[in-house]
Amino acid sequence: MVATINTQRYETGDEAFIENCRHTLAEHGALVLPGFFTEQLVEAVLTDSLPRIDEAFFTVGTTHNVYLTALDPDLADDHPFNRQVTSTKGCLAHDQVPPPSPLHEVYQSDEFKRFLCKVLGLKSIHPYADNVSGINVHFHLDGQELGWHFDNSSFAVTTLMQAPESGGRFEYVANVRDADGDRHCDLMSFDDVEAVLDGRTAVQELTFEPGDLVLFRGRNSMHRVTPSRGSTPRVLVVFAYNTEPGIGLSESAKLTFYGRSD
Ligand SMILES: O=C(O)CCC(=O)C(=O)O
Ligand SMILES: [Fe+2]
Repeated sequence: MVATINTQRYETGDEAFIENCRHTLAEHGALVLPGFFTEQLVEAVLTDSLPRIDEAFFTVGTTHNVYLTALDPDLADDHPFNRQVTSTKGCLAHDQVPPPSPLHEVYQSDEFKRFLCKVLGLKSIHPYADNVSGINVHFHLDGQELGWHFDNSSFAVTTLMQAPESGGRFEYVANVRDADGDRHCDLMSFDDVEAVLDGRTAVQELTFEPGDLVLFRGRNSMHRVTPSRGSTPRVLVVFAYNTEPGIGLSESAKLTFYGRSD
């Protein structure tokens, strides 16, 4: 069996360490733990997933607005609410990740869930009650990118498995909006969104390497992944959890995100 979390480097039950992580995430909206997962895990995931790249569901050249919503026909096409960006990626869904994969062990692990809960300040988190959402493996081939957006979920848990030769960088602008209404900044922040889209705002880069654990609060921080370059695909694992048990995607949402309804 493959070792998953690098326990020589990280004690996920250590209260002082957890407190540090909480603090970093609260202050920066992002936390990167270098080498959190073992090299063996990274190797096993690449061995499993790269030959399946042809089975991935590729959304090619999909355009969307920054808020990931339908457009407002009452606003102009070049209004920040309606401006379109392009996203392209391939995705292996949960049930396309073979059961012996160490990713399933991590995703189900009480230790990992407990650690995430404490760092994220949540009472509990639960695996998705459907066959597609829990563990996803994303591929970006040469030229593929994720356009600027805000996430719908309040937190994301990811780990890079393979970096492309160049590009594929995670750029963000923190706290552009306040979707939860607990700070004094307007919900849509059209002027700030426009400035980012126009390249008038300085962006930050979140740097991470294969095996690093990344927690990111993307609901209020605008972010994107720049186009990958070269023949080595960017490979990234996303672990998705719910704060309530028993939640799964509808058939129509499955169709949109995974290209199938079953
Ligand atoms: O690929 C990444 O590093 C981030 C992905 C992302 O932002 C998303 O899936 O919403
Ligand atoms: Fe995102």
